[in-house]
Amino acid sequence: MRVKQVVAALTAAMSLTLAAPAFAQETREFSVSTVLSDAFPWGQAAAKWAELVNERSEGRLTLTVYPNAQLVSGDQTKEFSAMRSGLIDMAVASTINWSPQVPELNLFSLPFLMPDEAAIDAITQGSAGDKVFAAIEKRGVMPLAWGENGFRELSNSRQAIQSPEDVQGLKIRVVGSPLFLDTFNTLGANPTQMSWADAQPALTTGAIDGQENPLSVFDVARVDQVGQKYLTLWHYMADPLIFGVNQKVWKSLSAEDQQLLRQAAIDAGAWEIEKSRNELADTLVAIKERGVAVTELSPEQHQAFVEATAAVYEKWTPRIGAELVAEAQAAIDAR
Ligand code: X2X
Repeated sequence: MRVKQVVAALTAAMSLTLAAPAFAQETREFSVSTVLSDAFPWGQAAAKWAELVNERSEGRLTLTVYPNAQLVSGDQTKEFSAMRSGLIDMAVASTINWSPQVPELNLFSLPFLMPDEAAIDAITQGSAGDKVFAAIEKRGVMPLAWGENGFRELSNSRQAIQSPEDVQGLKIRVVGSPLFLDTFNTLGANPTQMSWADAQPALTTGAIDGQENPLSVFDVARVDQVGQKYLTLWHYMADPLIFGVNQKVWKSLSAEDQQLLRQAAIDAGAWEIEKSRNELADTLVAIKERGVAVTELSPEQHQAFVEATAAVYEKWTPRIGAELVAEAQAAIDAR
């Protein structure tokens, strides 16, 4: 009698366990690669994604963020390949760092294509953005949503830059695609490619004179404290962030979990874009208060940079895809 009761109780407990979805669905953990930590808007975007996914899956899905490109030993331009091969499950990545493998992403690096934030949105939220996502997917990574690193401004340790002539001869650190070498060579600078991990010591020792990064990066990384005393707001390009997932991981997920992951990425991206744009004005004040000489260009001075880099625009348009560039330009004109 007793034994029978125990068996019955156990059977009931087991069927309960099997019937409860929280037990039936497995818990999974995924790696998320970023270049910058959660001290920066970029890392905060990844943290927000992880938080939303954890909350909405009631703890079933865990995203563990690995900042500083540590999953590729700091070599940020290898991130896309590592994702494609499955070494990395997910990433919140800059278009710049993936552009060596996805040429279409050079669109955002075309000098002076996007004059303002509305122009970025016109691309990412429209048909040109859909084409860019299709290009990423075709190369083996599932893109889910956009975020923002920001407009990249030019700093250096030597002099205020107001004209293309002022850039001549400066040793400028650049990252990513050869497009950046073309841009800075065209301006008569001496560009050198290196990772963000290598850039910071190179700035400290004076091995390089300058760099370009969004205001948030300049501020949080205290780039002025390694001698970068001059900052020119030239807005020559902005790098969006892309939330992406390895294809195999993506296909292994149920349709519900795919939707959960995508919506969480969209929400985290929108949250981060708004937050980083809202912080820009205060960030600029903080940078000025630390004694950085900030140069704002007059429309004529700005135009001189546009004209000086026009050849880069022409050279890279066919590599990116003339149709895609035209579609982006039309979206910007109609914004
Ligand atoms: O390396 C950079 O400059 C950074 C952090 O902005 C990127 O990863 C593109």
